[in-house]
Amino acid sequence: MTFETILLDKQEGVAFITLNRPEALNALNAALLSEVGEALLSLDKDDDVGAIVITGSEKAFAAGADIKEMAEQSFAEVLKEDKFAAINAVFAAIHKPVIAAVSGYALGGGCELAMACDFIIAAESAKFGQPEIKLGVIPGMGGSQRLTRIIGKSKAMDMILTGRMMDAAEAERAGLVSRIVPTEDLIEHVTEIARGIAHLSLPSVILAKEATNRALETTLTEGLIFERRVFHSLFATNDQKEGMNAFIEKRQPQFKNS
Ligand code: CO8
Repeated sequence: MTFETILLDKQEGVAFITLNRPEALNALNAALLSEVGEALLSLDKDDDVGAIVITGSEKAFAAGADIKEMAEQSFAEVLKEDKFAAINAVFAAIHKPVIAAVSGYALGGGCELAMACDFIIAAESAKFGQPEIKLGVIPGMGGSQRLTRIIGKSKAMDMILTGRMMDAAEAERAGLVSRIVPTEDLIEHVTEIARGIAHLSLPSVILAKEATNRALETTLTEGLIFERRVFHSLFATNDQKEGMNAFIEKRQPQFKNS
């Protein structure tokens, strides 16, 4: 695969998608979103990959959808294209964990892209925001929905109606990011986290992601039943036997993803 707007790298079970439009602070144009989607779908099928990281540059994860590309589009055009539907559908189809490693600006579509990932590790320099209201529009790739579910109505309204930015510390307090690390060590930390996940049993990782996501989609009663059935089903895997026996025998498990 060759890409124009992203870089793709694989190391020891971890794939890195690096957004690479430095001249536009990684603004998400159609080409970039399509390449991110194509890379994600291909990595999800790649047996050498157990976890995927999406990152940007030190200055910007992504400064939003590409305003220059959108500025002159009409209502009829964005409606017919169903702008940003395709990338949301890709994220919904990815089984493996996707981690956002955010340094610098994650604004508008950039914040939404990070939230579409399974969790966000932030550099101390990270700044999150949904500034679309200042452009005469609203979030279009999940901001009003995902941000509200993650940080609650009051803070989400504050962010979406004022368009202000949140720094990494506030984002961690609000539950938007799972951890903050020193900016210069972001990739090292995220690599270690992703590698740890990639060494686990893939069937349990896939089902853990699915069960956790189910919490946002269903009632508690249904969610608890779903979780229990998934837990029960993992007793059909060789990796459950290996994982539990390795604990009892005081050794590291050797998972075979089966
Ligand atoms: N789109 C296009 N180009 C951009 C964008 C963007 N979102 N952000 C920055 N750039 C370009 C600038 O135009 C500039 O290019 P040039 O040198 O040719 O003028 C270059 O990147 C560098 O930017 P700045 O000179 O502005 O850099 P500063 O360090 O002064 O400022 C900021 C950095 C604060 C991040 C500033 O660039 C900014 O405010 N950017 C726009 C942020 C924004 O409003 N984002 C929301 C966009 S709308 C949106 O995301 C809708 C979401 C719908 C779903 C999206 C799904 C993908």
